[in-house]
Amino acid sequence: PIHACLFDLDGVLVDTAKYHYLAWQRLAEELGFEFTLKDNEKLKGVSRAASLDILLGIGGIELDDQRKLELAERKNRWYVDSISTMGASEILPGALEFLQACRAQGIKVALGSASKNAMIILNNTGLTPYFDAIIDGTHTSQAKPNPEVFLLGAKALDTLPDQCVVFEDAEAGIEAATRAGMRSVGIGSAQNLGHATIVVSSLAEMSTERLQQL
Ligand code: UVW
Repeated sequence: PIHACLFDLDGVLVDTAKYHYLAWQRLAEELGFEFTLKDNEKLKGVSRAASLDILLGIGGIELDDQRKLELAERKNRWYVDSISTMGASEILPGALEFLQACRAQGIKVALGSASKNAMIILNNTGLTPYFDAIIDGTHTSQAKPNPEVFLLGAKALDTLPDQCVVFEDAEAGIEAATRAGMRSVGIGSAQNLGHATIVVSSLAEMSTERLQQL
């Protein structure tokens, strides 16, 4: 049986991609090039520093590490400003209900996110009390598809990888789950999440019955 669910945050429980996009777009504009919504897709699930490298690549700009750090911090201040007004209405469809169902069935719940801002988002949306363990970008040194974040989550929950299911909207996250020895549910389209155990369009399609059939 499944004893634990590990959730990615951005794109699975809440939609923060639009806030990241606005902040990266503003930075690109200051640097003198265009950053499109399609470009933003390449940043999903990617750490802040790696996202900046992708963005600078799009603009054809090379900078030293000190300057990159300054730009990443500037982008993050805009981003943190915009997520500071987030509320429970921005929880994605079915997420709250599925978290509640897991807890009611005694299934443990952990976060496995690359974001260093995860606590702000969980607190503002009221999701913090649903988690038995929170692993975010402040605890990890290896980005997905490295399995570190999910292995730390399983350990924090005192659960074996083959008793865990990962919920992810990004291909690199599904790969991280597979490398961790865990089953996975892709949230989105089977086109890019084909390696997941199953793919659903949102957590509204999940139930604890379906979880135990994985
Ligand atoms: C990510 O978006 C993954 O990271 P942060 O919120 O730390 O910028």
